[in-house]
Formats: sequence, C-alpha cells, structure tokens
Amino acid sequence: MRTQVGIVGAGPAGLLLSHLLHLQGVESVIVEARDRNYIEERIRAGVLEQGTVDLLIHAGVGERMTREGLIHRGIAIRFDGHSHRLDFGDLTGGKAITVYGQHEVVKDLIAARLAAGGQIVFEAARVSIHDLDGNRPRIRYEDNNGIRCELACDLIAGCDGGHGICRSSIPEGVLTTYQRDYPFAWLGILAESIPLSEELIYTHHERGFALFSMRAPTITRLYLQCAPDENIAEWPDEGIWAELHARLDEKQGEPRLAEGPILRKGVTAMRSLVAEPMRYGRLFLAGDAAHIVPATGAKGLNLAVADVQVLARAITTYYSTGQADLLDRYSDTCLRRVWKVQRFSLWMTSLLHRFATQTAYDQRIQRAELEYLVHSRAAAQSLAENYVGLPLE
Ligand code: FAS
Ligand code: PHB
Repeated sequence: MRTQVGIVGAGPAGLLLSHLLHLQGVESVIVEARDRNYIEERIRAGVLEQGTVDLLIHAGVGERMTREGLIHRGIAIRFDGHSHRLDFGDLTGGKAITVYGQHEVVKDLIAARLAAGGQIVFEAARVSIHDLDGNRPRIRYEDNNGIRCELACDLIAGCDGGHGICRSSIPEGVLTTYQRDYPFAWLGILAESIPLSEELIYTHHERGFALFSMRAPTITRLYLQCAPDENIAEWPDEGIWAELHARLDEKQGEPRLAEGPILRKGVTAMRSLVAEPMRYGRLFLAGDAAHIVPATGAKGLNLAVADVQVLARAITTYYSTGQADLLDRYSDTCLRRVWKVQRFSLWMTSLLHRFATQTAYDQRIQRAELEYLVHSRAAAQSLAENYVGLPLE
C-alpha cells in the first residue's frame, strides 16, 4: 500500500491531523492498535481550550461539541474549605473553556474521517516503522486477519501516545528526554450524579488534592490525589465517596457533594516528559508521543491539538509549494509552546498537591502562593490566560 502521510495512532492527534490534511487534499492512512469501540469509550480529558474549540469547528467537526459541550467562564480554587472563583471572562477579555469529553471528540473525528472516505486500520498488531531517514519511510503491521502489511509513505506522523512505538523507534542518542515524576497519582471516577457546582473546583486540602469536574449535567468526573502505586481494587465505592466528601465539602452550609452510581474508576499516573527534537528524518512526533503533562492543568489534549495544527500547516505547505521550511521548523515551533505548557502544568501541580517531603516552611509558602493567587489580579490573570490557552504562534 502507498500513501502520502502514514499516521500511527487514532487518538485526537492522529485523527485531527488526518482530517486537516484531507481538507487540504493531502492523503493519509491511520494505523491504530485498538478497535474502534475501545478508543471511542476510553475516558480521558474533558477540558477544551478556546483554540482547540475554534480548530474543531474550523475543521467541520464541531457541530455536536457546540450543541452538547458546556461553556465555562471560570473555575474555583478551594482551600481552607473556601472557594475562590477566577472569572476567565474578566481576566482574559472574554475567553472561556468548553467541557466536552475527549472520547466524544474522538467519536466525532472518526465519524468525519470515515464519512469522507478516510482510511483507518483498526486492530493493527505488531506495528513498526522503518527507513525514517530515507525517502520512503514505511509502516509495517499485521491487519486483523493476521496478514502482514506494509504502507509506504512520504512522511510518518507518530501520534501513538506516551506508550507507543514511534518515539522508541528513533535511534539511540538522537533524542534528549526531559522527565519529572511525581510522588502521587490521581484516582479518578466517572459518576452519575448531580454536579456540586456549575464550574470546576480545584481543591487544596491537607488530605491531598481533589478535583471536581463533569462531563454532562448529570455526569460528574472527580479526582483524588493518591499514592503513585495506589491499587484501585482496594477502594470500594463508599470509600471513594467518603474521601471526596472529606476533601470537597468541608465547611457547614456549603452544598454537599451529591453521590451516585460510579460508572468508571481508575488510577492515572502523573508525570512530565518532553522528548527533543520532535522530528527524526521523515518521522514527526505529535501529542503524547512527544510530551506528557500532569493532568492538573488540563493541557494534554489541547497540546496535542496545537502540535497537529502546526504539523498540518507544514505538511500541506510542503505538498502545495515543495517548500520544507515549515517542516524543518516544526519541532522548534512546537517546543516553544510545549515548555510554556509544561511550566504551567508543573506550577498548578505544585500549587495544589501535598508532597510528603514538604517541610512546614514549604507548606507556608504553598499557602502564601494560594493566598496571592486569589487576592492578586496579576496572579489570577496569569493562571487564567494559561488555562484558557496561550495564543497559537
Ligand atoms: P493518545 O494516547 O490519545 O492516542 C494514541 C493512540 O495511539 C491510541 O489510540 C493508542 O491506542 C494508539 N497506539 C498506541 N500504541 C500504538 C502502536 N504501537 N501502534 C498503533 N497504535 C498505537 N488529560 C487531561 O487533560 N485530563 C485528563 O483527565 C486526562 N486523563 C488522562 C488519562 C490517561 C490514562 C491518559 C493516558 C492521559 C490522560 N490525559 C488527560 C492526557 C490525554 O488527554 C492525552 O494528552 C491525549 O490523549 C493525547 O492525545 P494523543 O497524542 O492523540 O495520544
Ligand atoms: C477532567 O474533566 O477530566 C479534567 C478536568 C481538569 C483537569 C483534569 C481533568 O485539570
């Protein structure tokens, strides 16, 4: 088989890239390890920056998001049992975020790809990539009938996430990987319950961080800071609710967290990682394949979208003009944004989590940082402009 752009991975990065290329007449084939149902049901992110929303609408896949997404014009930061609202409209000149599940974005993109005759090879096994520094890089895989297949490409986009094969296929010594691991993880649940608030609540608490989020008017998404090796099997539902109550509804008279059936629960690791450069020969890494952020800043999905916006423009310019300069600048262009988002995600994580190694002095400083944030317009504005999304270059 032959195509212009071979894409490994049908996550938001790979699917959106394929669709943006299609809209500019560039052909691509996506090779995905899992089946369609699995990736459409996989619960991950839920907060979309203004820039992500605008791009999805521009790409013609924003109709359901616009109809079902929840527009939020602020968040609350809670500590000492009191919530402090950050008004994004006031702090950013009217910008907002949209709460719409990542798996919904994936569903919309797959539907749009297939409706446009796009090729997505699901359930591809033993995927490998070759000749990355040659003129005809290849993706090899076994299709779901066990047939060995080879896809010859001009370019390959590595959009296979944090545990894929593309980054690790780059020869030793080419990449520099910057990493930070955190001494905690997130225990997350999806529940059928009435939201405690109309907006997200980020909570600093002596028992550990907690986050109140949602997916729909009757579906809540809640997270608890837990141990990095936490075993979800040791958490009965009532134990999870008890801990959420302890952290999220502290003071009398404030609304109590409403409970309901827990639909999903799991533990998500927290780490920061950047691989530089985001290109090797004719392989271009995008999204989690190149960088990981802790979920505290709600940036993972949005950063993946920002990468493919830059990559799509570079690839379509290459095909329409023969000019490769945008491709040559792809890695540097993305890394400028990646490091700013890494900084913000680390800052949010450090501000809101308890660290076992914290001294009494550290705890006082963390408290002062929270106090400064909710009483200084400049500090609140900095959080707000990063949270709604820094302008794309
Ligand atoms: P993805 O990981 O989404 O997609 C990669 C695709 O490649 C997958 O479909 C995978 O099946 C496929 N693939 C992997 N290996 C392959 C191979 N060898 N061959 C072929 N295909 C292969 N962000 C938030 O903001 N909020 C959250 O709550 C949140 N929760 C998360 C929970 C988890 C468990 C994870 C891992 C991430 C979470 N994130 C969250 C971050 C998340 O949103 C990512 O940033 C986002 O999925 C990145 O999108 P992609 O780069 O497209 O990678
Ligand atoms: C979510 O709704 O899943 C979510 C929201 C904000 C975050 C992380 C996750 O910072």
